[in-house]
Amino acid sequence: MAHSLAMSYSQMGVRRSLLTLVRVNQKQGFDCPGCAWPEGDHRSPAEFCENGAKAVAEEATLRRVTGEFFAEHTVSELAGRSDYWLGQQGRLTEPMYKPAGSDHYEPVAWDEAFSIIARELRALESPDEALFYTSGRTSNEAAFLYQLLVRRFGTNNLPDCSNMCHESSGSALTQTLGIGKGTVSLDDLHKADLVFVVGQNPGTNHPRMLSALEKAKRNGARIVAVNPLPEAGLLRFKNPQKASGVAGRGTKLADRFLQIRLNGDMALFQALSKLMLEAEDANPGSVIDHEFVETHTHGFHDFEKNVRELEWADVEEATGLPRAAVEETVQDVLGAKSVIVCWAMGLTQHKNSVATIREVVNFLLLRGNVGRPGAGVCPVRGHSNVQGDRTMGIYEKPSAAFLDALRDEFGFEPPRRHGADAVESIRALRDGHAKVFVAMGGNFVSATPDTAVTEAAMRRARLTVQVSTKLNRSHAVCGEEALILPTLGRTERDGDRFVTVEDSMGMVHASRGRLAPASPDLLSEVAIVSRLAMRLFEQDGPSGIPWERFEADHDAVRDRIERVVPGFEDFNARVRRPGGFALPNAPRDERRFPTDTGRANFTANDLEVLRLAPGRLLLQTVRSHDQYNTTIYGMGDRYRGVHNGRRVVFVNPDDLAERGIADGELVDLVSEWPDGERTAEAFRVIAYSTARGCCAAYFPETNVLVPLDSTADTSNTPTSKSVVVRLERHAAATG
Ligand SMILES: Nc1nc2c(c(=O)[nH]1)N[C@H]1C(S)=C(S)[C@@H](COP(=O)(O)OP(=O)(O)OC[C@H]3O[C@@H](n4cnc5c(=O)[nH]c(N)nc54)[C@H](O)[C@@H]3O)O[C@H]1N2
Ligand SMILES: Nc1nc2c(c(=O)[nH]1)N[C@H]1C(S)=C(S)[C@@H](COP(=O)(O)OP(=O)(O)OC[C@H]3O[C@@H](n4cnc5c(=O)[nH]c(N)nc54)[C@H](O)[C@@H]3O)O[C@H]1N2
Ligand SMILES: [Mo]
Repeated sequence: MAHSLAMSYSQMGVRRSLLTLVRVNQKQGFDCPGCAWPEGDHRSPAEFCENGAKAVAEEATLRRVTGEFFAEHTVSELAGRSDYWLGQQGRLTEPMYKPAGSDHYEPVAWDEAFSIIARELRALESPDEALFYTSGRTSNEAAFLYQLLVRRFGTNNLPDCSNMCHESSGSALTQTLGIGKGTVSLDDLHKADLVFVVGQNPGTNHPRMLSALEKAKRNGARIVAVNPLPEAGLLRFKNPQKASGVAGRGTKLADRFLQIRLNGDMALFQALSKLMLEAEDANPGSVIDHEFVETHTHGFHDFEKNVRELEWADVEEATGLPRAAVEETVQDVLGAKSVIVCWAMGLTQHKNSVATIREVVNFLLLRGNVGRPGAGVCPVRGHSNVQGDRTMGIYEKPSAAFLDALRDEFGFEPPRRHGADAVESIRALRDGHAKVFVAMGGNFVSATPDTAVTEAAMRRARLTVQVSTKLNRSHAVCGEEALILPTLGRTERDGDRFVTVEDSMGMVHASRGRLAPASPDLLSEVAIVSRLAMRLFEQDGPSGIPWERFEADHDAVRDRIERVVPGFEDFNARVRRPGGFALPNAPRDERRFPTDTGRANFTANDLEVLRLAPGRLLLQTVRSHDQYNTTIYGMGDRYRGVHNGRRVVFVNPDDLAERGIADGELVDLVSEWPDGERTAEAFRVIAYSTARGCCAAYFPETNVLVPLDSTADTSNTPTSKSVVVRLERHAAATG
């Protein structure tokens, strides 16, 4: 907490800092833009986590980017700046326009900005030549109107940050459980006997989750951490909300730490299932929940046959874990009545991610650990409203049912052809198939893989439009013509209106900003979408869609959401109740699985052990404690003991010794892919406890190494957690 306050003082000034942190944290008032972890029932106004406070301070900064700033700095100069420097410049204050051929943004009136976008969109040969990205902070109301505008315009090109994040979870869970979301509530977590935390660093990325884990532990739960890195916050926990927590040594959180090799999780979960089947053989009727398997599932025999054939040599090679460690973990499982598996990017950003998550589901289904208290799947989402955006229809592959509902409500025929996801969008720009790129938040250029390819692709666009709160690289690496549309953040007042969001556990609640807007010229995201729609569709004559009303009255938007999206009955009334309401969740609420078989699906997945050529390492790209995705707060990573500098690579000491490289040396990271090599230069080596054969370095500096075509099967998510690299001694700079 001392650290987060220091940061907010420098960004905001003392008085405003304290006021903000206390005011925005009032229960029933505000959804923290930090992460998607749910708010507990007993949150006091003084409670906030360090990284939530940083996210708030970043947005509530007193620094401003004005028209004069853009007069002083050319676009090419800004493209040479770091993400950190760009973010430090402060909040965007007025709409800016870069005409074709110019190297400067200049102020533009809102009205003129909307005319430029409408002109370029109407000039396209097909609506599919436009791409409409969304990052996950966008409110339900803005997201719903945005997808309405996009589909009314005529395309499903709605890529979003999910494509790079939990898409693998959505794909696997929809197929196996019939819902693309988690099946547990906060209360379930408190009640679980055993919680797996796999491929996740909650101490940094979901700090409030640690309080829930601590509570589960107090109630008797065991916690198993599965990670190549011994993440400090997860292994030991110091409650940031208690004075003793900050000062004391903290409590031990994880009871068991499986230091797995990158990409070894599929083998691990298959092995756990195999051992459970064998325990059942030895003691029939004691392990498998036969009643559940028979009444509620499909595909058991294929799954069973597949995991029984699993070879231990493959498991040991893939996981790097001794067989005994896996056997001991099965004892934890057999001793637990209810089990929850939580995960994040460590599971979702690999080639075999969807299959891996299907194996997590198999493992839970065996003992009926889905759809009863204290048990289930818990994919922990990233951006604060990324789950809500998807619920609102931000999806390039919408269901027919959703499109039918949209048609019936708004009286137009939405396009049925599926659209482009994030990776396909980059290809479309690269190949000249897409010409206009609009982003509702985010920093597409820095967040996506293969930086050189992506930047060249973006520069081919005829027009790029960024709706943003802060300056970032996507404003500097832009199309021929470019617009920056500054918008209100979550912390800011929008008249007396509020917006709504959905957290990682499907709770919908209201969020109302309390601070004065960063500039009088900002528009809300809802207003930006509504005004653009009015301009874009004005020549079509009356459409019956009351865009003007939507801007003024968010209740009117919520009434429409209620009629289009299942689960939002009585939306306006229910969201005004303290704590909001839970969306229906068939597996959780009724043990019903709306899949293609009408049951929970076991699956059989082939294990392919990732074997590297001699000398190669598997690189994962991770977040430091001092960043929010592409927003860099500072140069440290306290929990991993790094204090100044982000160009570092964490490597196992034995792997370093084998290569004759010493701790502290400078290396280049060279990634290898069939289409060629990619290099990220000058990383300082840190000898670190990570699994053998693996290394880690920060995103987005290393995105240049992730090949565009290296994506997960089915979900098409870039493989940000398994990039094959070699280390080369950095040639000392000359001259
Ligand atoms: N402060 C802060 N909070 C954030 C964010 C932020 O940048 N800063 N980002 C938000 C977003 S959008 C997201 S998606 C989440 C991300 O939350 P996380 O998923 O926790 O983020 P990462 O830093 O990508 O960490 C991945 C973790 O998985 C482990 N891991 C990597 N590969 C493997 C593997 O193959 N197997 C296993 N078992 N483990 C593996 C890594 O060692 C690391 O601990 O956080 C959200 N919250
Ligand atoms: N190599 C590698 N790449 C990754 C990942 C990884 O682990 N490794 N993680 C991936 C993941 S999980 C994700 S989610 C993506 C993140 O991708 P994005 O969501 O595109 O990126 P962010 O850095 O979160 O976006 C930050 C920008 O959002 C804008 N912003 C902030 N708040 C608001 C708001 O309220 N409204 C609007 N309109 N704009 C706002 C600000 O201008 C800020 O500069 O990155 C992915 N990329
Ligand atoms: Mo994310």
